[in-house]
Amino acid sequence: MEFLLGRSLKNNLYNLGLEENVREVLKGWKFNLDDIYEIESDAGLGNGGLGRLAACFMDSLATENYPAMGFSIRYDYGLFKQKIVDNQQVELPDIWLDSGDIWMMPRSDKNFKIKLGGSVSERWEDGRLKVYHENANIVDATPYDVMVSGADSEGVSVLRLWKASASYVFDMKAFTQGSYMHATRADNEAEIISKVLYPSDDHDQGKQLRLSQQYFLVSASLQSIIKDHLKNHPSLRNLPDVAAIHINDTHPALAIPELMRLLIDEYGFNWDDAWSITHRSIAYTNHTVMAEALEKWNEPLIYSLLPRIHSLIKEINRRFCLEMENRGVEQEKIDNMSIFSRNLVKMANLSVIGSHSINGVSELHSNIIKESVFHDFYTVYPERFTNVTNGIAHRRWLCQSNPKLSGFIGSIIGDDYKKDASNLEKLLTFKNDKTVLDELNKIKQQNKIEYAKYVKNTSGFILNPYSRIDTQIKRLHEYKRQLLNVLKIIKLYKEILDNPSKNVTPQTFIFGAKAAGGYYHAKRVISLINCISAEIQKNKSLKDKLDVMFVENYNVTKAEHLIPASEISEQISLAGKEASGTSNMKFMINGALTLGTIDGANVEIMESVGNDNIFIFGLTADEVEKQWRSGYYASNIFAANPEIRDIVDLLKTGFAGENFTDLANYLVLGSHNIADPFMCLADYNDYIRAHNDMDAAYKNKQQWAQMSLVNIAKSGIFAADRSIRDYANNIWNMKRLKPLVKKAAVKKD
Ligand code: NBG
Repeated sequence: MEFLLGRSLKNNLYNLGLEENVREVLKGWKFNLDDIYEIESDAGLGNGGLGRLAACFMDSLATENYPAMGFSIRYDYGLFKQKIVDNQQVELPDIWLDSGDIWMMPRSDKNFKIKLGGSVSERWEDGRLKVYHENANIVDATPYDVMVSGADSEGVSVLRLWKASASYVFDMKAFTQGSYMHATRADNEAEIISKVLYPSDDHDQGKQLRLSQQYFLVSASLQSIIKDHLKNHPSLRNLPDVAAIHINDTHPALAIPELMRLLIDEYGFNWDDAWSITHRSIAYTNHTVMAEALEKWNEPLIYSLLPRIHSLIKEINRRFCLEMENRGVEQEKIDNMSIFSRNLVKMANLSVIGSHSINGVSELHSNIIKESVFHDFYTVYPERFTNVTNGIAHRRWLCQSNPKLSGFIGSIIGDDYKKDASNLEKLLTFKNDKTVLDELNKIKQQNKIEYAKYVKNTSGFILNPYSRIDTQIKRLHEYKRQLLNVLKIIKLYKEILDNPSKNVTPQTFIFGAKAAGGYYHAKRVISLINCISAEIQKNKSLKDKLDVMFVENYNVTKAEHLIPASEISEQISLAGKEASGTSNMKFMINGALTLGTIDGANVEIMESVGNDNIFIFGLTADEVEKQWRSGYYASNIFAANPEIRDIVDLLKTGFAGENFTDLANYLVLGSHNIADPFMCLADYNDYIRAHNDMDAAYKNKQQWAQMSLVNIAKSGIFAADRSIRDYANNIWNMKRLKPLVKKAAVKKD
């Protein structure tokens, strides 16, 4: 459902090896390529990490020569544009098609029809039971293809984005008789499906339009896959041998019953054969354990919008439960695994039941899904569960966005790392080389200066490029705990106000985050950050020591500018809650050090760099579980800690004329006597300890550069190329295509 592409021009020029040539040519015309890059709108067809991961994978698939297609919706409006007005988030439409559409190729020759609503009946015909779906609204799906180039490869990934329109003949009679609204009603009803991306991640909204989008996407995509398959094969029987269909979280889970529908109703397969084909074709990645994000649909909604799909899910579930009974599984467990539960249809259970492989996105997360959310399934089908740790498109996030660092790395270890990031390990040879370490520090400083200029030009904010840049960029969510970061900032703020001559390392805390429009708490945290920032701007001597900047409308492009300039990467989610995180990997490869909890991919980062090259704090996932079960009493922590009491008092007094008593209460008292479920106060002391350790380490420039070098050197395993090889080898059973043009025959010039 989501591909958060960002911009494409730079990526395509880079991958084609044309950037320098184009730069040269443009010079003759007095154009600067970097200015031209800035004109392109971000394709924001995703919310956060999940959508960006899919975009990174498209790049790696092309680069590694795996033939692949991504499917999503051609949303007219991507993720909303965020404006900060009076320190609060306001959501505006994201008009990206003004320049984004140049990458899309409409393929109106490849339209498919999608049926929504209506009723289903079965009739015996020619000795067979046939299914009729009547009185449905028919929507046309038209593909718009985006080509995603690979680096130094012949591979091209195709991202097929479906646009919805009404499938009917315009009612000219009604129009000429003056019924304009009536004549255009079907248009509006159909077009709304591809109008806008739902702006929520890690949260399930359960709206009818969202369900229509999900079905529209899977039905069009599967029809396209089947049509392509039948061009080269006489039947669909061998589909699982030559194709793999991967569902990115549960959003496309309807692919399971929809493939069954197509096989049975359209291609005449019996149930068992259809199930075998479906099950062997589809694999599922789970991206979250947060209960509120696990999609559940009201059964009556599915029944009325997708009557045939509803009956197929019922049958899938009936057969599954029967199989479990036959295996002697206890009833309680069967109820737990059932797709239906009290009028609700659980999409995660459907996904597990219909897939031959289920994976999490980091070691820790994959273990947690086996032990908790999908534990009962795991006891029945242990062989289906696996892990694929996430990865990032390192060419975009290092080579393209940090040319100074990337060039320097190339000059000392060669450019092999661009195609095989494991070569970054060669940097370790330079761990004690003073000139290399000095150069790393110099490059970071230059990036900070450049970033400060960029910020001034784009937002007017004055950022001190000689302060330490400490960054937390990600969607705003309670479990990610931007609020814990703010508590630390308030503590530092108070210390400086109480003792203005205090000698501190100047630091700037940068936040970038969008909050889902209806997420009150998240929006309040955005206000709090902006209010503190506003307060600091009024006090020059404070600003020189401690500054806070909020990046308005944080998106892929803004991340590309900011990450190369950052020195600290805040990854402070409550342990057990962040499935992986991927910005942690982007920071690491750019030489920033992680200040983080033992959560998601932080665990693997810690294992690869060693405890000396990361700042880790907080409860472990097991400790969190234990403490939560035995009772989390935030008010006791509050009562025992005068520092926390001071911070809470300051929240109540407020910043820039606004009080944050609601957030203070949330932390300590909560609602119905349950305080902050993400336990900020429980980790507070250890967070401050880790921050102090980091502060002390930063004073030794040489040692800092060394730690930074180790992080860059060890980041190779977090390349998306490696994740894609894992998927190809362990889940999709897919081979690379051989290049058509022999490398040697291509002349450099
Ligand atoms: C997100 C997780 C992140 C993870 C990305 C990509 C959802 C539902 N999940 O931790 O919160 O890095 O997926 O796997 O958006």
